[in-house]
Amino acid sequence: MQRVFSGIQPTGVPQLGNYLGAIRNWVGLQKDHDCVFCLVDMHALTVWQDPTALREQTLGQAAVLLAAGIDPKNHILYNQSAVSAHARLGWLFNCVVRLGWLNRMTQFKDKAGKDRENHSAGLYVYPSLMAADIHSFHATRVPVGDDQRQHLELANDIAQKFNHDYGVDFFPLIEPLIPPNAARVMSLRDGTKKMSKSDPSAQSRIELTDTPEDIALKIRRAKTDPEPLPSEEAGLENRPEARNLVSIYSVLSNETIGQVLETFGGSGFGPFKNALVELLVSTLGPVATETRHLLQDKPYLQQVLRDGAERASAISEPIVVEAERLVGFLR
Ligand code: AQP
Repeated sequence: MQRVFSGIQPTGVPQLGNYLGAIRNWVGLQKDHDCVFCLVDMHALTVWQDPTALREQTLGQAAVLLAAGIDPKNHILYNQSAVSAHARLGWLFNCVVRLGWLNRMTQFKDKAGKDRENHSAGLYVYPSLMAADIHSFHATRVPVGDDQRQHLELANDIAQKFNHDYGVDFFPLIEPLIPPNAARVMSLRDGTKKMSKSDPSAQSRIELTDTPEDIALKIRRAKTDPEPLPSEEAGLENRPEARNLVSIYSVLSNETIGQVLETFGGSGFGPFKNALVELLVSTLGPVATETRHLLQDKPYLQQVLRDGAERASAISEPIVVEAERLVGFLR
């Protein structure tokens, strides 16, 4: 059975983009893969986090993932900092990755913006830690949203260079699993920016714990333009907000964009937004209810993560010990 690895940063409550781009696929992959899912708190730290909030968000995210259908008995769910393999292989990979490769990473440019000098070195080497996350488990399939495509290409480049530098065939190639639709859900306030859990505006995203009232309000307020919806997909060109809402509807309803526009094209956004709210509430409502229920039992959530970390260490430890031996570390 192929091994899947994927992670999510405990930087807030998971949002609709995390769900459609990643979490929903994670749940499906559990059927026929051996899955390792990680709350990547070390990645979260690349941008300052309030320590109390980070702990709370880590537990909160575990609750959301379990509520969404992650099975912690047959698969593994844990938080990254509890397994030392990540930091150790991350360092080896920092010594393999080239500065020129990191300079090309668009996520760093997006997150650092013009104020590059004032960002942490951790944010800069984030992609080599991400490569270490995956390769510590010899995982071969990685389900992510489209924004992570470039990082996965780099993870393969790093592994190949390691193999080449040490004359081994130790790290396997990884295959990104990027959903064909909704691979990039955009902000509800700006259709050219991706939806993010740490966007300062809570109105820009649907969170997986939102109540039906929150969802209705956010969708009603979602930015659109004054034109009616087009009847054909070509009419969505240069209308990023309209395209985003229609594509969210299309993914949730399992209809093509053409089919959605056949139903709603020609009219204003009102009836379409009402139907979108209904779809979102019926998909996310059960996840929110179960999350609230799980959050009442924090010792259970902590136990799930501890147990996951133990099993994650059992897999990753021999792989990282071998990588350390290959580079010449004395034991
Ligand atoms: N808008 C999105 N559309 C589709 N997929 C998305 N993902 C994130 N945003 C979208 C996917 O969710 C997984 C987990 O993401 P992450 O938490 O590790 O980091 P991120 O991509 O930086 O997500 P956020 O929400 O934007 O977090 P912050 O605000 O903390 O930076 C990944 O597979 C990602 O592709």
